[in-house]
Amino acid sequence: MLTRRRFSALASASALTPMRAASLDAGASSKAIVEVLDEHVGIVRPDFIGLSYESTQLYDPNHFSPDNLPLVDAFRRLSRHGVLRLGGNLSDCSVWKSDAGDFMTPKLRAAVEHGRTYWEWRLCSPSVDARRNGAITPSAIAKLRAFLDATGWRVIYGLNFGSGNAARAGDEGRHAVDILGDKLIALQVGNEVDFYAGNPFFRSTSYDFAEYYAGYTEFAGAVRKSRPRAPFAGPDTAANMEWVDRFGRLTSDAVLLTSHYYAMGPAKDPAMNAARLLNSNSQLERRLDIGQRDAARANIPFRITEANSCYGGGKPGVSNAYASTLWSADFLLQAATLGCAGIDLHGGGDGLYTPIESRGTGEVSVRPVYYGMQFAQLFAGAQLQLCRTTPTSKLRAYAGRRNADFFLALINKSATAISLEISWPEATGRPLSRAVRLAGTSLDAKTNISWTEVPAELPQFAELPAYGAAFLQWT
Ligand code: BDP
Repeated sequence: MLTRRRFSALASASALTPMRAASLDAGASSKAIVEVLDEHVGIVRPDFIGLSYESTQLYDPNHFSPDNLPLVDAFRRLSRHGVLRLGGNLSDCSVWKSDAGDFMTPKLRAAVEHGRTYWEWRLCSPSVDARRNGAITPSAIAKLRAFLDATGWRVIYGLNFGSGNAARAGDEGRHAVDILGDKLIALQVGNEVDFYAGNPFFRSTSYDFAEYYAGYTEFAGAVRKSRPRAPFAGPDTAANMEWVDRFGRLTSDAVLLTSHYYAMGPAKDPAMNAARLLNSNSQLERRLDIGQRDAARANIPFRITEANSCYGGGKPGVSNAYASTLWSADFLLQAATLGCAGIDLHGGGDGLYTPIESRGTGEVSVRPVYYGMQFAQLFAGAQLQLCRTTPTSKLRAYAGRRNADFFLALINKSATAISLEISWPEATGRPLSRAVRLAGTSLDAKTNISWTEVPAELPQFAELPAYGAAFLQWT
């Protein structure tokens, strides 16, 4: 596995003997050598790519429904084996209603009332946002199950731990287990539990990991009382890797370790802009180093169950623009290289950073960040190989192999074109079988992101345009 130390050491190495695979363009303003080494790093699991939504999206059972054909299509075009994670801030203020009742308590009622003021309703389709007063029901979970069957996706289902209680968790979890069957990867207990302390609707200021873990055990026990094999994941923290570490040490039966990652934020800070986004995966290596170590110790994978470009709802002109295409393509492949098992990009409704915009039943459109996800998804199932780029400019390169196919992704995060030399004799000795160019008219462009399958001729890729990306496949 590639550790942070190893990654940095290679990034600063400079002695190279590249094979010239493409001629240099004299007019180009910068040059780079990409060397693929015979060293395995992470793999891109078939279910690496995922989407995260607020749980309250289930208030409208017609959204995650097999009859919502445009949404089914948008999911399928992204992946045939993706992961849908349900959670978010609204999950901790959500209502559940079954034949057993709605488990209402004064605490839940107060949180639900307060939750109506949250901005995150924008991340739900208008059918939910306009009312803000529904409930998750067994029939919504049944529609969700049929949606998952139609798309080939599976789900990570978050329970309301912020303001719900164990009796409700037992009833809701039991329904989720029974209805979702093998489509259920895991139940989670709460969203960003490391932020509960001092939230007057959730917990006291002294709330700590020990209390969280006791509550997690109580919720999991409430479900397992009737469904002993119910799968659980956690701790789904916002950023606290110490809690991930402690959870990993204590759990004997969780199927997944989880945490979140936002590249920058808060959105209202003027310093959050496209330039920063394209530079800002700095925390990722540190977090994944820890996540990987913990996952290896617990012998379960580590997944980033909620992520996006800028917390606080996203940055206009960045999170919903071409800058986010380049960011997501690079972020996803870098995380896979560093051993992450998968990433669920958060969104929904008409939120700024949402990959898929849902304006209402029948109206769905894909946003710039979606193209970066599709780009990374080209590597699904691939074993990644170590790539060294010199100089270590803003050119990012990722190489992978799946059966007889060799893949190379090149992402130019700089304002100048880069002329390339590719040193990967094992691949470049074969015929190029597919080539894709990803481009936008400007970093803040919200439309006209172009994804072009181009004739597969290597000389065309001698130069990578400013802010351009390319995918090459040799077979
Ligand atoms: C996370 C929450 C999610 C928010 C997101 C944000 O889980 O509901 O929408 O932050 O700040 O903390 O954009």
